[in-house]
Amino acid sequence: MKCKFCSDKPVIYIRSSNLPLCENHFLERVEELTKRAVKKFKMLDNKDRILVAVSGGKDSLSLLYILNRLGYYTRGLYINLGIEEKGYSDESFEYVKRFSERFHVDIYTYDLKKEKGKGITRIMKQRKNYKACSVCGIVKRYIMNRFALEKNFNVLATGHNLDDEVSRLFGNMIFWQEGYLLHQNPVLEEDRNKLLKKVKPFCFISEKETALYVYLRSIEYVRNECPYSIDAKTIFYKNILNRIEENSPGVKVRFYKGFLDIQKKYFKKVHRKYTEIIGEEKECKICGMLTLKDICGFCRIFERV
Ligand code: Q46
Ligand code: ZN
Ligand code: ZN
Repeated sequence: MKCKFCSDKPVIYIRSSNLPLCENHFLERVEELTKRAVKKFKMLDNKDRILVAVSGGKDSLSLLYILNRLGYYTRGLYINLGIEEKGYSDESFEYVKRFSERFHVDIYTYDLKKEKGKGITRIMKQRKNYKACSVCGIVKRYIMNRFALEKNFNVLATGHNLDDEVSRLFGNMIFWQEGYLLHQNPVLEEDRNKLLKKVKPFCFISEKETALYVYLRSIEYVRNECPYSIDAKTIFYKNILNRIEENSPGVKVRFYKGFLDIQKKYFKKVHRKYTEIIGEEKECKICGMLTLKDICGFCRIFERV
């Protein structure tokens, strides 16, 4: 078999598009799909100051790499969450440092233990009824947003890929999480100078493709999974969706694009309804960031623990 576009040997066969691709054409495709998503959803322009949230994993590091390569003003932010089990946070940080040195990309670090006195592991020991990923999600979203605002960035980019987006959509749909469904989009616009614009330029790129991309670019990344991810429902959903994809190649991307089309069709109505469902956000009484309650999730975690 030959690459669809040249006579080189393929490194991947993309079944959904009947596309055997050589190394160069595959790398080009990933960068092209990133550009296409950026353009289609008006995610970024050349004047933007973009902060990319990096975890040390393959998706976020390859996103930072590609956005830099495409010429955008980008910096990384690594949040050391203080996940001590199996030395997970420390190990992830090593890969982030290596990436920064090797590719000469500036990456900021925020250390949760140093800044707030405790990390995820300690919070979880003290609060057995909390779910680690819920706490972690609140903490990450809050710090990314606040840090970016303070450093004058105007866009936050995350490495969520097609599989992340589709599994989230699937989870939200089977439980009809209306509020979450109306809010799920590869671009969330800026809100009242308090919530930055958030974008997901890898929303059409599968996990398998980002894995091959980092391999071919020799980008080293943390391979161990977060010790708390074993409980994550998303892994279970991803496995189910992969089995469906095996039988019907291309179903994941069609499912996701179909959802976005419907959402767009009803966006105005949906947006109003969304506010009606969850209410209007107001300023947190402690930190002043936007929240539905009097005190935001982040302040509640660190107030009560
Ligand atoms: S880091 Fe945090 Fe993830 Fe670990 S605790 Fe859950 S959310 S699994 S991407
Ligand atoms: Zn080729
Ligand atoms: Zn607050």
